[in-house]
Amino acid sequence: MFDRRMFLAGAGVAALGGPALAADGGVTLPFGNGARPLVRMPQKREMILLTTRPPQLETPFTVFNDGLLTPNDAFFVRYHLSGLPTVIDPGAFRLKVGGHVGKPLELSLASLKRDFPVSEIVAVNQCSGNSRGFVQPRVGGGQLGNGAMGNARWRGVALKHLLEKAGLREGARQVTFNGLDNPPLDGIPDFVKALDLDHALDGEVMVAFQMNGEDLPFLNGYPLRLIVPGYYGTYWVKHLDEITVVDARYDGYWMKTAYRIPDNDCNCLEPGQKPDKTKPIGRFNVRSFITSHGDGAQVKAGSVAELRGIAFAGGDPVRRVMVSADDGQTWHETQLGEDLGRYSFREWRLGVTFGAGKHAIKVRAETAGGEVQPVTARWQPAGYMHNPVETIMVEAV
Ligand SMILES: Nc1nc2c(c(=O)[nH]1)N[C@H]1C(S)=C(S)[C@@H](COP(=O)(O)O)O[C@H]1N2
Ligand SMILES: [Mo]
Repeated sequence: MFDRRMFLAGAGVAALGGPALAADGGVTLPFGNGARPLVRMPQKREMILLTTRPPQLETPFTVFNDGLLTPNDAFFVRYHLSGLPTVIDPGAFRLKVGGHVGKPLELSLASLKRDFPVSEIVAVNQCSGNSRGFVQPRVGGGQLGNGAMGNARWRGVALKHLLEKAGLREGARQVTFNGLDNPPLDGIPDFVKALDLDHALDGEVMVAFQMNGEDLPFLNGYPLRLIVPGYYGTYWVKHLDEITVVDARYDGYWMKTAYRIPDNDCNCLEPGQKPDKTKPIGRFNVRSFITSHGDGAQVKAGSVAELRGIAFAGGDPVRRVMVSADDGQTWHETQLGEDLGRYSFREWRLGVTFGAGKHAIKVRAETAGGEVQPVTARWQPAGYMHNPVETIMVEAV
């Protein structure tokens, strides 16, 4: 932790709340091997590049201080397979709903928008591996900073309506979701995810065609993607064109082998251990961040600094966000901002007057159900669900 602070302390840009800007125009995330180029891909502003093939982009962290909704052109991008669709004709596109149903459907985009009730929900999409680069001891996988998350207003049709129209047959048990992207080589499993039937029918899981009032950007799943409020991004299948009802538990690679967490109370292990029992990853745990100030920021001694940030959880509403300006000795309740629903980012604010010198600021969110962020990060081999209390250093001068 201390190393990480020192690393940024010298970088002026860190004071703006982002990672250090490298001399070549890239950024350096505050962990070992954190140097990343900034790139522009179609429909995106400058984003932090993790990989080009498949495209994986992180949102520059300062974006989260601009507003509660993450702009489409700054929304993170994650793919597993490099076989992306190169042409999608919105007129010819069909969404298939089939499998263990009475009447399989093949829906055009026009029919989806016209023939079913349309609804909206504000929800955070977060990758399971968000913040993996901070995990100690380090683990394999995409070494992400805190930018593999975003909050958007999604517009679409509740999955329930599509399943009801297709008519479930007796014995239906799960629903699987497949998109237009494909493995680049034989032997690599296609990206297919599954939800239990009752979850699929909950009225919240949505097939979305819009994000923040516009068509989905290509890299976020044009023309349709699944929205699974409160659940990790892995279920939010992009370029969704096949919904299949199955009468057994779906056992494809991306459910049975990947995206699994230790099946215990903390979903965690002693570092270096392997779990003896796992289950598919599910809902987000609770998180909060300071967005107004970055690590190493300077504030004015003796006058009020307006601290501000975001908090969110997996459906259990954020009840309060506490901030400590003295390295965790005393905590103050912050003022929460507009409530956009229990799946959205929630803003928090607190005015703090600092005496001259360096101060460790910590932020900790708590849900209505009593879940709080751990002070020390929990560990698991895949580096998922990282959510400790965040700390930044500011210097009052
Ligand atoms: N078709 C498809 N959908 C996908 C994926 C993928 O590889 N292919 N990755 C999933 C994962 S792991 C995440 S975190 C989210 C990321 O959504 P985004 O790229 O819109 O930010 O997409 C999900 N949907
Ligand atoms: Mo992910």
